[in-house]
Amino acid sequence: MALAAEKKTATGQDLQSFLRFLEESHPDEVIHVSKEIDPVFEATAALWRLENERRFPAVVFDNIKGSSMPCVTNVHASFPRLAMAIGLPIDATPRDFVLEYMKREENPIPPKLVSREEAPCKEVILTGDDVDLTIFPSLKYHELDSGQVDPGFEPWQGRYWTLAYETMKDPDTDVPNVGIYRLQVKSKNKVGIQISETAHGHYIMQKNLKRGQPTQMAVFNGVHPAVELGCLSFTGIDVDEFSIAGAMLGEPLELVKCETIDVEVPAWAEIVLECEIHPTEREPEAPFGEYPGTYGPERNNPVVYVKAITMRKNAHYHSSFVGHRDNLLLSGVTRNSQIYKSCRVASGAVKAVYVPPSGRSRYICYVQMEKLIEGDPKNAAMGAFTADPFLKYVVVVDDDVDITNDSEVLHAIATRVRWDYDAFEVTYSRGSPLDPASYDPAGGSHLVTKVGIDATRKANYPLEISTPGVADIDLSDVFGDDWQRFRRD
Ligand SMILES: Cc1cc2nc3c(=O)[nH]c(=O)nc-3n(C[C@H](O)[C@H](O)[C@H](O)COP(=O)(O)O)c2cc1C
Ligand SMILES: [Mn+2]
Repeated sequence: MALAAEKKTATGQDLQSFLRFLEESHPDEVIHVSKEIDPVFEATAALWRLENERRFPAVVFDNIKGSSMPCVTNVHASFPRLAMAIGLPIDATPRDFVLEYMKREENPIPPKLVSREEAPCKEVILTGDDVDLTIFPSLKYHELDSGQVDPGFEPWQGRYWTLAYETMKDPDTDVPNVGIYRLQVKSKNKVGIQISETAHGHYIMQKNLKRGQPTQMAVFNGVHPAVELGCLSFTGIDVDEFSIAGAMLGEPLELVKCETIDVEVPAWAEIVLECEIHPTEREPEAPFGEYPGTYGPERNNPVVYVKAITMRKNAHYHSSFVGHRDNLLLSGVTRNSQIYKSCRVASGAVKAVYVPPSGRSRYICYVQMEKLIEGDPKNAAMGAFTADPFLKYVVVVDDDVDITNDSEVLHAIATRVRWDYDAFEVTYSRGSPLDPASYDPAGGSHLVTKVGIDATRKANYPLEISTPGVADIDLSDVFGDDWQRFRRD
C-alpha cells in the first residue's frame, strides 16, 4: 500500500487530503466535533442552528452514535471552499469561478486506470454476508423522512445517503455516467434509489430494463470536491463525467475496477458500494426533504442490492446537508457555466450570470450585461431558459449591478421595470417536478410558468443621484478613529 499513501497533487484526489489542506491553510473553514451526536436529527439540527447564525464551516462529526466512522458534512456550504477546490484563491468571485470551471469543462482529461494495490478504496473488502450498511453513519435529516424498510429494520427508517455518486455504463456505448441519486437504507444489503426522469442514469436504467437485465452500478462516497464538481457537470449523455473530474483536478482521475461488477470507480474514494439495480422490483421510497425546502412525495422506486463494500481503512463517510447551502451551492455552481455559454450565444453583451441561493440555486438566475441595444436583455433571458430547464425567473440587469447581491437586483426591478413592456411569460413549460409552485405539486407536475425580466435602465432614465468626493472621505478624519464602533446594519 506504499503508493496509496502518496499525494498526487498539492491537495490529492481524496476528501481527507482536502480536509487536511483546510486544517493547515484555513483552519477556520473546518471543525471537528468529538461529542457523541445522534444520526437521527441531531447532526442536522446542529448544522441548522449554525446556519441560523449564518456560519458555514465544514463539519466533521467524529463520534456519530452507532458508528465508528466519522461523518463529514457541510463541505460545500461555502462558496470560497468550492473555489479553493479547483485551485482558485479564497476570495475568488462567482464570475472567476464560472470562467475557470468553463475553461476546464472544455478541456477534459481522460481518467487513468490503476491497479487495486494502488487504490486506497480497496484497503477493506466486504462481500457476501459481511456486507452491512449499518456500519455507516448515514443520517436522518428531516422529521418526516421515511420510506419502506425490510421487517426488523424499522429503526433505520428514514436514513439516507445524500452524497452517493453513482456510476454505470451506457449499454449502447459503454460510456460511463456519473450522477448523485439519493439512497434510502432498507436493510443490511438493500437500498432504495431516486433517479429523476431527466437524469442520464434514468435513461441507462431504462435501456437495461428494455433488455430485461439488471443495471450494474457502483456508488462512491467521499472524494475531493474538485472530483465532485466535475462529476456534476451538465454534459451530454455521451460525455464521461470522469474526464471532466480530471479537468477539475488538473490531472487524470485515477480509477480502479470493481470486484464484482464491470464498472470503474475513483481509486481514492472513501467508500464504494458495488450494486445491481433490480430490473423489476419496486418499493415505496420517501417522503424525503428536498432541495426546494419541501418534502418530495413517496414513490415506487427501484430497489438496489449491494454485492460488495470496499473502502479505506480509516474511511470517512460524506454527507450533504440537503435542502440547505451544502446541497444548494454544489448544485448551483455547476449550472452556471452552461447558462453563461448559452446567454453569450444569445447576446455578446452578457458579462456574467449568477444562480443565487435565495432561489434555491435552481429557480432564479441573474444576468449582468453591458446593454448596447434595446431588446437584447430579453434575448439574453431566453438564452438562460434554453440552458437550464429548472430556471423560472431570469432577471437581466446593467453591468454596475452586483448580481451576487439580491438587494441590488431587487432595487433594479423596483426602479427600472414596467411589467407590461419589460417582462415576458411562458406558461406550460418544463420545470422541476419538485417545484412547490408547479401546476400540481402533489402530483409531481413538472409544468411551470416562467418569467423573464429586463431590469436594465431604459431610454430617458432619470439622472441618478451622486455626490462628489465620497471615495476620498477619510472616515477617521471626520468621525474619529473609533468610527467602527457604529453598528453595521
Ligand atoms: C446533493 C445533491 C443531491 C442530489 N440528489 C439527487 C437525487 O436524489 N436524484 C436525482 O435524480 N438527482 C439528484 N441530484 C442531481 C443530479 O445528481 C445531477 O442532476 C446529475 O448531474 C445527474 O447526472 P446524470 O444526468 O449524468 O445522470 C442531486 C444533486 C446534488 C448536488
Ligand atoms: Mn451524465
